[in-house]
Amino acid sequence: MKPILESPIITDICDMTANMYRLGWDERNGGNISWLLDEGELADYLDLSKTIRNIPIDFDAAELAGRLFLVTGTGKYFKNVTKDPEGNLGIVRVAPNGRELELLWGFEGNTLPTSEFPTHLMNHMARLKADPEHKVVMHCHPANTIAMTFVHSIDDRDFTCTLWQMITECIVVFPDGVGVVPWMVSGTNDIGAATADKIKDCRLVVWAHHGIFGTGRTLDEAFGLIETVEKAAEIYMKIAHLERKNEIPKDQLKALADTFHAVPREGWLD
Ligand code: 2HA
Ligand code: ZN
Repeated sequence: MKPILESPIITDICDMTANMYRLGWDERNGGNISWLLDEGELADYLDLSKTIRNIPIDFDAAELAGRLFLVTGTGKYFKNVTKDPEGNLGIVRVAPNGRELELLWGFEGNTLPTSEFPTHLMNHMARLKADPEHKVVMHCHPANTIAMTFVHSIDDRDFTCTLWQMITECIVVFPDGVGVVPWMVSGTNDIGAATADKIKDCRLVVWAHHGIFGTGRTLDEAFGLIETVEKAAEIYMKIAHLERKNEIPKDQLKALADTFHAVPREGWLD
């Protein structure tokens, strides 16, 4: 077996969590990531027949039975992942009954997966139906995106159209738009279901007054989506209280999308 700490899976997640911490998106234990892995990616690094312990989950994830995930630990700080991957990360497999996770690596010191793992698993189920190549769910607390949910309509279409008008590239990067879940208690199956219901149609969901979920086929895709929303929200927060003298005409957004072969959410530009 090759040392797992040298695998691209672990080095990439260490780089990503450190970068997100430095961007100020993951204060204290804020944020969490889960990454659907292929057995083939892990086979050289881990004996997949050895379960360290079983971890119960309190909803039915049978749809994902046998699937492997790298996931960040509950209460853990993104800033500390690189110096202690085994204590802050775990690799788990969803058990055949869909009610337990089999821990295959990490989560040393009896650590558990992120408190938002129900939302993560529900998001994975929803995105896999939309895109069989989907792999990553990423959650964090970027300040401008959160700020915008206090002062702007949180209707999905209104919120998205404002973001699209903030930076020319937005409609090209996320033509599928952004869903917004009104404030709810986090860490619950209910917020997981509400999030999955929106994320089935778009790769990004904002939690009002809390943070954002980005998804994608790679860590970079999920990160890049969040990064672009946060930049657009930053511009919105800089100009929201100022007199606006110019803007990207809404009717030109369609032309922009056409030029870059992006298909905006049906009816949202009408
Ligand atoms: O993992 O971000 O939403 C800590 C959180 C909870
Ligand atoms: Zn959070």
